[in-house]
Amino acid sequence: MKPAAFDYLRPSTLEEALKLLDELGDEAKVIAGGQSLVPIMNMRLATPKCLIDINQIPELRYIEADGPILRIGALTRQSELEHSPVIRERVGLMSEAIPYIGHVQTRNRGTVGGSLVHADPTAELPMTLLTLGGSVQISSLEETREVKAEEFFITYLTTDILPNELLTQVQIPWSVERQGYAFTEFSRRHGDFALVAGACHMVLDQQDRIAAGRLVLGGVDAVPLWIEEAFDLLVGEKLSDSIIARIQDIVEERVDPETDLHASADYRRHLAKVMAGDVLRQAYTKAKG
Ligand SMILES: Cc1cc2nc3c(=O)[nH]c(=O)nc-3n(C[C@@H](O)[C@H](O)[C@H](O)COP(=O)(O)OP(=O)(O)OC[C@H]3O[C@@H](n4cnc5c(N)ncnc54)[C@H](O)[C@@H]3O)c2cc1C
Repeated sequence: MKPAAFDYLRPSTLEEALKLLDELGDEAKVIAGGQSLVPIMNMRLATPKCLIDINQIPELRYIEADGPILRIGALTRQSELEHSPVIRERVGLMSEAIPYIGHVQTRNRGTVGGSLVHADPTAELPMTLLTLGGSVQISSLEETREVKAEEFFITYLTTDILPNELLTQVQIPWSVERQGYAFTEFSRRHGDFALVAGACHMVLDQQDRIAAGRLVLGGVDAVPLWIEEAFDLLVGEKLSDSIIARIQDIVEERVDPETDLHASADYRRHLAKVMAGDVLRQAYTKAKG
């Protein structure tokens, strides 16, 4: 299918892009990698009057590793993150998750900002950002604001971003000692969105007790689901089968998956429990070193 007719604008600075968004508001859509927007437009589920292409704004494409916060420009391609030694060394969860996104071709075009704003509840980058306690920077002509991942994802394909705003930067705290992480997902075919996915990041103290961390599940609710109660139980403890079993009971209660063509709600709930246990065990083993 073909999209409805649209005007096409290609600003070359951030300021120019923000001015266009301010003028055009609801009538315009930003296009980054086009890997989600173009299919949606082709199916005429979106019919923007104008596309604002941000691909000619080099100031939005970078990985900056200075200081305690890793900063990633919104236009950075997923494949650049996948192959970045800095990301592999310091934010291993992201390197582990990205190969699950679609295919090489989609990752070469797809951007970090596009994936976060598209906000599919099984998408790997939203899950990763939430698990790592990251945030996004959002700019309009008037202001720049920072939104934590747990506040950014509102519901299915909906985020806290207004039509006159652009997601400009992703921020991730890093550089902690004795950290472990794990990402896993189950999908029907390689490259498909996950039926269910699990992610965990944890930090240990010198006695192998858990000091902090997050457990997040995808595909079981309208947004990536942070199981906050898991680390309420884990902090100060060593990981054991009995704690994992208690967390799996919590997961069973908390998840609210849907039945669709691909899997039943019960099957998704079962996968969520298994994956929660798997990523906790793997992250703990990695953190112990
Ligand atoms: C065959 C195929 C398989 C896929 N499989 C997966 C998968 O397994 N997992 C997965 O997560 N994704 C998957 N995707 C989608 C994915 O590749 C994209 O990464 C992502 O969803 C969109 O990123 P993009 O840069 O292409 O954004 P676009 O498609 O250009 O934009 C997506 C949305 O974000 C908005 N937007 C983009 N950038 C900004 C910005 N900086 N500020 C404000 N708004 C912005 C757009 O207006 C649009 O609403 C798949 C895609 C294809 C075609």
